[in-house]
Amino acid sequence: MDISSSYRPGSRFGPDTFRRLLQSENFECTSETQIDLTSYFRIKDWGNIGVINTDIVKTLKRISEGITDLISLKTPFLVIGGDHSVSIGIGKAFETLDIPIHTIYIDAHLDLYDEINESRLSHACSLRRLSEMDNFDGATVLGYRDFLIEQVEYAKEKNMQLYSTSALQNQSNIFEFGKSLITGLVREHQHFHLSVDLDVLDPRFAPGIGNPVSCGLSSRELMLLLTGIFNGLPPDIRFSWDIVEYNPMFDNADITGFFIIKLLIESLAEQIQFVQS
Ligand SMILES: [Mn+2]
Repeated sequence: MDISSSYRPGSRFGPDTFRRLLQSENFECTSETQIDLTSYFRIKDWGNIGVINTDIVKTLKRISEGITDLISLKTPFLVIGGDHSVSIGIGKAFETLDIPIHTIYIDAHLDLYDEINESRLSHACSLRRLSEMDNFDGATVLGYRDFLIEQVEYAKEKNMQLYSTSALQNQSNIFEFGKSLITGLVREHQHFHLSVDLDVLDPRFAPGIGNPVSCGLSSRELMLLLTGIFNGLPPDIRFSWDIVEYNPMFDNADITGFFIIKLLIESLAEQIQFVQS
């Protein structure tokens, strides 16, 4: 869905375009670390949630109900958006089930507006809504560079840990940064939801997104950050994941779509490494 997109819609076409790329035979499922994922993983496509592209309230309810079913399977899952408000529906599902969630929020924006364009369910309000849920167990925000000062203050009041884009780019080793970050977090939290807004990338690496913000991460920097996080995430820790704001309408030559596939292959391979090491 892309009902709440504030600038340019089109992410409603993300999931089906992503499926087309998955079937493109343009890649192997082998990671750079030489893990053949096909020997380890079976991935099931649970299909699209039937969104109503004129009604965000009903759509979030449907997302929440669909995700509640997925959570009961107790297996890691990935949601492909859609604009970032889908994360509100996912958070709601965990709240309904009384499962505390620490959110790792990777985004060029803080998404902490209380309200924008007379909507409290805009994609620019996603982290704000998550932070108000009963099951909110803190958030770690990575890669922001477009924000209001008052949003930074709100985040600090809520004890969120904030790392700007430049804070990440100044790390001498982004992989090790991600790994030590999650190693610290798993000591204090039990359940994680990783929310990746692709606009954290520089627009030249991800033209196919809704709200481009210049001077972002390179695709390799984001890949290193996530592989570091997955490398340090024990397999018995419960986690779920969304990748949002993928907008094929603006994606030159499927650059952004194929990045998602690369990101998944390298990230999932790190979970295997963890089991083997
Ligand atoms: Mn964003």
